[in-house]
Amino acid sequence: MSDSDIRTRPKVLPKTARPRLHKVIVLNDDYTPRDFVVLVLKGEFGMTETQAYRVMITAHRRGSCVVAVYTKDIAESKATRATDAGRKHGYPLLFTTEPEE
Ligand code: TYC
Repeated sequence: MSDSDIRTRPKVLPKTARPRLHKVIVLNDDYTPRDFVVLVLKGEFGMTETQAYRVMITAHRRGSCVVAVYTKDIAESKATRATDAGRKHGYPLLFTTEPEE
């Protein structure tokens, strides 16, 4: 049996760190119509009407609401696409991202 034999290796497995998740957050504003916010939440984040309405009304009342969590790249591209959808229609609707604790 040589040193490189599988049975002589130390039985220590490397720890694989799970990627940190990032929150997508929608911010309230005074101009974007409520229905449009609901439409974007359904279209970009796969929410039902009820889920999207709840997120929209929470952002409307409290100033912001967490929409979903994803890996960094996905969170950033979804936030960009959702923000761009508003901009395309002349609305200031803004989606941001931040790392989860
Ligand atoms: N406050 C907006 C209005 O009264 C609606 C709105 C809700 C806009 C949530 C953005 O993230 C938002 N028309």
